[in-house]
Amino acid sequence: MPIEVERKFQVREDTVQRLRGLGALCLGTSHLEDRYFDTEDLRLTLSDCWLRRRDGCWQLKSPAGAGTGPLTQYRETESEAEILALLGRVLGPGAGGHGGPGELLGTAGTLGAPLLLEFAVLVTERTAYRLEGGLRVDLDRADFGHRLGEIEALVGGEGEIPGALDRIRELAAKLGLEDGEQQPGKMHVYLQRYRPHHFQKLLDAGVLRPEGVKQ
Ligand code: V4E
Repeated sequence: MPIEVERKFQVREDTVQRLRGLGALCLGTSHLEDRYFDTEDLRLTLSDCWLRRRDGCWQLKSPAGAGTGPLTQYRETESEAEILALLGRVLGPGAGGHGGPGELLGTAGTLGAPLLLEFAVLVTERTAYRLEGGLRVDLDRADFGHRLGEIEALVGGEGEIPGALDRIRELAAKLGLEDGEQQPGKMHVYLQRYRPHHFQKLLDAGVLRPEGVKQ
């Protein structure tokens, strides 16, 4: 399962100019629709697991180590077999007294008593850039108004994380970002604004931090 190492940042007036100066290749602008799901008692997000359907495709992000400051690291998969295995581990094999995680994805978004309930829909306009060293920069604007940038590296295993962190720090410096500078993610702002009860539970559990970064 690949690991996404990421640093979020506040987009500045000169960010695009700096990216061009570094030889970044613009991959274009697209729109993403993310529908996020959890159990009624929020067991997935309270375990820092983020299940979504992005433009019709299931994706799951789960923690891959602690991450520090504005840097995070999550395993991500689009394989339904891997998603079901992980849901089984987090929710238990007989989750909800039904037929196990295999039924879970099938119940998401259906009427009746689904085990997985949709808790957020985020639509993002994204302009993506590719840089040398396998780095990618996304400049996002969410439909509810939040703007942010993300520097990302996708690595094959935990041994590659330190190198990815170094490359991200180097690029951050070239983009003029301060070490301690932080920008909350789209989900952070969405939950704070539209689902304050859910947001508070994640703060209480230490999954989200008030200032929007991992400590
Ligand atoms: C992992 C996570 C969430 C899932 C969304 O991940 P993110 O990379 O923020 O969104 P997006 O749309 O840019 O996805 P991409 O296209 O890069 O795959 S929502 C919250 N988290 C956890 C989390 C956390 N606990 N702390 C911080 C600083 N960020 C994320």
